Amino acid sequence: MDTHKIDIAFITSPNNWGVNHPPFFYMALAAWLEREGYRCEIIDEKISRNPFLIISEKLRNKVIIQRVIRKIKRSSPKYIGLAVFTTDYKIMMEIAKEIKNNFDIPIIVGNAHAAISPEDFIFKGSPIDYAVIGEGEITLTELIDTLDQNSNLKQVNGIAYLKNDEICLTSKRALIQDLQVLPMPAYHKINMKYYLRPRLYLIRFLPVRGIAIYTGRGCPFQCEFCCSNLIWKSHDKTKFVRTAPIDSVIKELRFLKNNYDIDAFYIMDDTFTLNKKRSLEFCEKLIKSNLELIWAVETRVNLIDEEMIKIMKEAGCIQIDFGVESGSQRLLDKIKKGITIKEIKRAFKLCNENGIRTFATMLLNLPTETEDDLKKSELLLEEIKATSANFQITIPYPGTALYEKYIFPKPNKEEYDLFKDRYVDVERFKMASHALNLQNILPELTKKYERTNPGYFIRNKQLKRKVFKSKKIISYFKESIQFVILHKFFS
Ligand code: B12
Ligand code: SF4
Repeated sequence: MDTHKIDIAFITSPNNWGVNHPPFFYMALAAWLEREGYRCEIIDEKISRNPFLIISEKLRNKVIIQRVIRKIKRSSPKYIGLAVFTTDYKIMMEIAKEIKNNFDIPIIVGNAHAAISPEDFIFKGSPIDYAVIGEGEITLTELIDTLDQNSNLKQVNGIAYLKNDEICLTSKRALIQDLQVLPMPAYHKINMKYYLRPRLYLIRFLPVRGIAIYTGRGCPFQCEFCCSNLIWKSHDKTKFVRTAPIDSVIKELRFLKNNYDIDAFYIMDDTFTLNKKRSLEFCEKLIKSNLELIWAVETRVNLIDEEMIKIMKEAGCIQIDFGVESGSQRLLDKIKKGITIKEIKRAFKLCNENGIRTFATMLLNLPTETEDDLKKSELLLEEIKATSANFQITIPYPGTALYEKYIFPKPNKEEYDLFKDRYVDVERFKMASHALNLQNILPELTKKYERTNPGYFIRNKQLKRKVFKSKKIISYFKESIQFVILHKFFS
């Protein structure tokens, strides 16, 4: 008799604390598993917002681990699933050890770090039993079935496990070609009330009530600071950039509006406007749908033109986020960004002329960066008049070309926590040639360019109507006050 109430419990990382996006990866996996008849839950303990826990990371982690253990006791899952970014490695291994100290449950890891370095999880004495490499849906169901039936693990493609004290990697897993087979993310498995509160990080920096969606997977570009193409790499000759049919995207948006009363959404795809015909179809169908949602999207400056911008605006798009990265063509070429300063200027000009807000993401600490390069970035930002911009110190995460080329010696597992925060240990990961103190420069640049713009609410009629609808005004007001307090005193 099956005494387990749940087949698999997924646990989010406490490092997600400050992150306002839901765990998309678990929502994708849970939806798939549920449709295949498995019972799952997402244990998302980061969502309690006790200010005392924000101050102390150590205390916070302790409290979260205790809560996770209590929840596991209650739901008694057959398997545990952990999604691990490199930045989460230390804390997720701690959680895994604590779980193993309390229960005899097999633990399965997945996500970026498992795809990049399965050997960091699968070794003698590790609390982790299995690593899923790459796309998880089919691999996880096959793994669970194989374990349930006590069959041969070798037949499950895309996993790593320990055999005779050695890591055993099975054949590579082929990517799902037709995204239509994927069910809608399991929104019902997360606390939507929490994730839907108006906040500044969905459409940066405009507090709106909404959620991010994916309409495709994979990216054909090779930016050296990113490891998207490693995670979604195709191991055979099949497509690795795949998109969902527009009708199912509209269906999902209608579902979100009808069931969760969203005002806004953000398209999280790596490169949404890659296929112009598809982007135009999306806008046309969104206009016809009468959903009246506002939205924003992230894309590349070389994948946008006036025709697209105009119809995107008509369809409710209010902001486009661009990875500008640098004002120095030399550095853009060096990191293989594949864009030119001329294209950057053109894209921002088109947005400004057509009344679309812009957000530019900029990088510091690019390889061989000089003071002159930094000046060029600032000058470019002034010239293109981005509505808001954000600078980050480039972190050469494992799995990126930058990590392979510039980081020596490579950090060992115990050092992965160094990758964790925005003010990463720059000396250890320094790629820039100048001697400027980036830890000091970053807050200055942030203050100068990260612009919130409350006035925009008042000017944008569509937005004003949404906010002042009686049911919502209280939540918008409450969240704005809480945001100001939390950021003023606790950031
Ligand atoms: C959207 C995104 C975000 C979002 C949302 C993250 C979230 N909570 O979901 C935000 C903006 C918040 C974010 C933040 C960060 N991100 Co990010 N992010 C991405 C991005 C662009 C897409 C990820 C995604 O959601 N894809 C869609 C889902 C469905 O796919 P998926 O997550 O890969 O999950 C599939 C498989 O990986 C697998 N899987 C995933 N988890 C699990 C777990 C189990 C148990 C199993 C079996 C399988 C499995 O199955 C899933 C379904 O097929 C990727 C780049 C990319 N294109 O992949 C970077 C990426 C994953 N991010 C990265 C990083 C570094 C970060 C940050 C650490 C940056 C920072 N310094 O703050 C933070 C970490 C925050 C956190 N701990 O959540 C790196 C990871 C590199 C690394 N070596 O770890 C990537 C690869 C980008 C890069 N720089 O190259 N990120
Ligand atoms: S940064 Fe964006 S465009 Fe570049 S490889 Fe990563 S996902 Fe693709």
